[in-house]
Amino acid sequence: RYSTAAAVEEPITPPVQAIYTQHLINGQFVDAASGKTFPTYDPRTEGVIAHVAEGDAEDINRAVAAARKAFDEGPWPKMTPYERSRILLRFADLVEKHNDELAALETWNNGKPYEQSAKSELPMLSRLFHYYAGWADKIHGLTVPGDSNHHIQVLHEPIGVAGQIIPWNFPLIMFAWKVGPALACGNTIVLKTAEQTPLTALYAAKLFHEAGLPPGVLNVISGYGPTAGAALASHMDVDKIAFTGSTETGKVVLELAARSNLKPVTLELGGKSPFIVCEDADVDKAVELAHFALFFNQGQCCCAGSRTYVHERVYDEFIEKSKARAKRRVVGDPFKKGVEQGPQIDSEQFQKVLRYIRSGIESNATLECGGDRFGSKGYFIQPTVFSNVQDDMLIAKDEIFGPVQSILKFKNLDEVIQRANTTRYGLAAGVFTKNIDTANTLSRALRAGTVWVNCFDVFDAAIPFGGYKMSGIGREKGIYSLNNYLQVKAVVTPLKNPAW
Ligand code: TXE
Repeated sequence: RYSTAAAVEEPITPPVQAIYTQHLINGQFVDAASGKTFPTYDPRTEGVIAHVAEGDAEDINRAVAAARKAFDEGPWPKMTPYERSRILLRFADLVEKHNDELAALETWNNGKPYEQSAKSELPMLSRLFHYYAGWADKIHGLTVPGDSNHHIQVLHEPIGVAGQIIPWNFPLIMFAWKVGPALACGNTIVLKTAEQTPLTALYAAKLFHEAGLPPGVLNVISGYGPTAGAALASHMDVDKIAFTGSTETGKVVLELAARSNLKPVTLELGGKSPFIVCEDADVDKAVELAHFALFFNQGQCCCAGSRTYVHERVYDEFIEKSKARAKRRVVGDPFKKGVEQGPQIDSEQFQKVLRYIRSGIESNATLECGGDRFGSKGYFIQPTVFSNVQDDMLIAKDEIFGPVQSILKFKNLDEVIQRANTTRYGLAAGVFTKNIDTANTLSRALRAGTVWVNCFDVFDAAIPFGGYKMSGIGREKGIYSLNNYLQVKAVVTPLKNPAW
């Protein structure tokens, strides 16, 4: 079934151009201070899309200075919350207007199916900004009673200049999760995109300026982690850093923040989420959901259901059907209608996934289907299913971040709870059962930031998202994200006439 020719013989020409390739600093597109650029690729063809300004410490300095000035001198933090809300809403409207260009650019640079970009992720982007626009004028402090005769106010103020470092698997959604709450609270931002996917954040930030965002409030720098990213995390004039990426790099960011100015850090890191199929499950539905939980976005999701635990009573049927489903998965040009799976993001991730597949084979897991690249060009990988996976195998412990499903067998609930929790991660979990008691037991026992019961990857703007254990620190989205971007100030004043 798998072709040996190029996976995409004649790539569909994306209906968009990569126009914005410079840094966006203080409302202007500018070259890197060094004049350097780096190529950004089309993962379908391995060809270059464009050359993009390559940021380093000097560009970060310039961007932080612009953000600092915009914060200290305003007008952004001093605008009325309603004015800020209006700008967020205007941006959300512009996203809707430019839906198809943004979606095409996202797919071109990332490789995800165009239908997913255009019909799911772009609407989610504008929805998220509507949500945070709604918060902008509802953020307020408290007055509290004290033991003595004082008037005590608790003010909620913006934290200042926020540094934000995002990954490549959902470039625009990650932009939204970071930028939405930070702007709603009145902060200014320096955002560093992932080196693999610099294009859509620049386009979106341009739209933000069209929506009326003052210069310097949102600055976007393209560049690599150890140079631009590290300069941002260790900058003395950055008041907060938010990061999404690998656990390994998350530790580096935390250390850089600690060694510089102790800026508070939020981290959204890797995962190895269990997806538990109970004995009462409707097997066909469970197979489809487990397939989606793992293979969605080429398997490049931090919360991917990458340990599929199946009760022994339904295990054999589940394996056969999962294998058949994976074989039916449509791989190809992500711009083509009906394609479910595009290429992995880059050569590094592609090689990493293939190494894990080899490790699965060598550790004697049963390779049910897939197991190799798809085609001979582009970073495509065959949808791969392993059964007979044991907890101590590398493919059951490490984040593979690719289209590789690992299926494990279990006998009873106590056992599966203990096994599901035996991981250094704790980002998400899936539970598939018709029994309400089983659902309640599992959702309370699993040590994970999200438990999806009979569903998976539901990402409403209002639902908090984040990890236990080494999956991160803090929560994004919902009301919880606001606290990441606020300072709390107590103001205490004596009361002249305590009797009143
Ligand atoms: O991640 P990195 P990579 C996982 C996934 C993947 C692995 C490696 O398992 O296979 O991480 O991917 C910036 N200081 N996830 O190498 O390095 C970098 O430029 C400051 C899970 O892409 O964490 C990019 O902007 N910043 C994840 C961002 O960190 C640094 C999504 C992420 O890159 C830096 C992506 C440094 N020293 C990968 N080094 C998720 N949680 O969704 C790199 N960066």
